[in-house]
Amino acid sequence: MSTLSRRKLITAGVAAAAGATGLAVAAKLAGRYGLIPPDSGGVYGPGETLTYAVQRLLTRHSMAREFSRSQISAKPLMNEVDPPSDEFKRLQEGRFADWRVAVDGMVAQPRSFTLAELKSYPQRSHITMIQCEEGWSYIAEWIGAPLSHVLEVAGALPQARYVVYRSIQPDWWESIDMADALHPQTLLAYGMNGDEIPVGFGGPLRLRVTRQVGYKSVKYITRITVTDSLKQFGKGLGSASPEAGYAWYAGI
Ligand SMILES: Nc1nc2c(c(=O)[nH]1)N[C@H]1C(S)=C(S)[C@@H](COP(=O)(O)O)O[C@H]1N2
Ligand SMILES: [Mo]
Repeated sequence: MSTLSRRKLITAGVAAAAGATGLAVAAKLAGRYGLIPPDSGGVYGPGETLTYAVQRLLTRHSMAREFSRSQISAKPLMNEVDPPSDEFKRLQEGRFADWRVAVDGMVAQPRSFTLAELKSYPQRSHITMIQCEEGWSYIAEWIGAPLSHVLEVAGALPQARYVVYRSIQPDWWESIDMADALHPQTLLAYGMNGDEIPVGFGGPLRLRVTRQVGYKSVKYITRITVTDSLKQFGKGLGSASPEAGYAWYAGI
């Protein structure tokens, strides 16, 4: 069975198991706490709302599990990525000195950051597990600047509700709510296992989101947009994932 249809079955199963009454209660609760995910419309919508709301109510402030150095995977699984564009190759030849990540949208000071600037900010690292929705996983150390710090430098406004992040690969863009954006483990990561992030693993810059599945940890980050609504991005479902049949909120 394809990943897509398996995922849809699982989601449909959750919705069926909760039953119509349970879903109505969950939807009401979700509404009260502002926990309606952007992909809540459509056939699988109620299931998505339920998953997101339940996880948010139960795990709002929790940390993803951190591992010890000895548990770092010797052979981390590198997912296949599309071949790099000419622009990427040019930046790579310059050892990424010209790499920029723009921060715009609902911020007091829209601006861009070089890798050197990001590296000058307080550094945080964690040894955590990346889990692909296809079932495999690995443990690695990630080193970077907390996204919360970068948002503070840019002056994210109090109306902010989501952070949209884009890759140099146009098909890869995601968004997270402010709970995840400000979460202490959410890093603009430039290091992996004590070194630069290898290109295959998302170097020079990857957004590492620890409490959601692998596809939310987008590689080659070039732009971060702070917003109070996801409607105007793509098809309005929050990110590329729901446009392809995957959940916007994919908590683990
Ligand atoms: N830009 C970009 N980000 C990406 C991907 C990709 O192909 N391109 N793959 C995603 C998926 S589906 C997963 S599971 C993880 C895989 O991370 P890994 O290669 O470090 O195992 O990266 C995610 N981020
Ligand atoms: Mo994945």
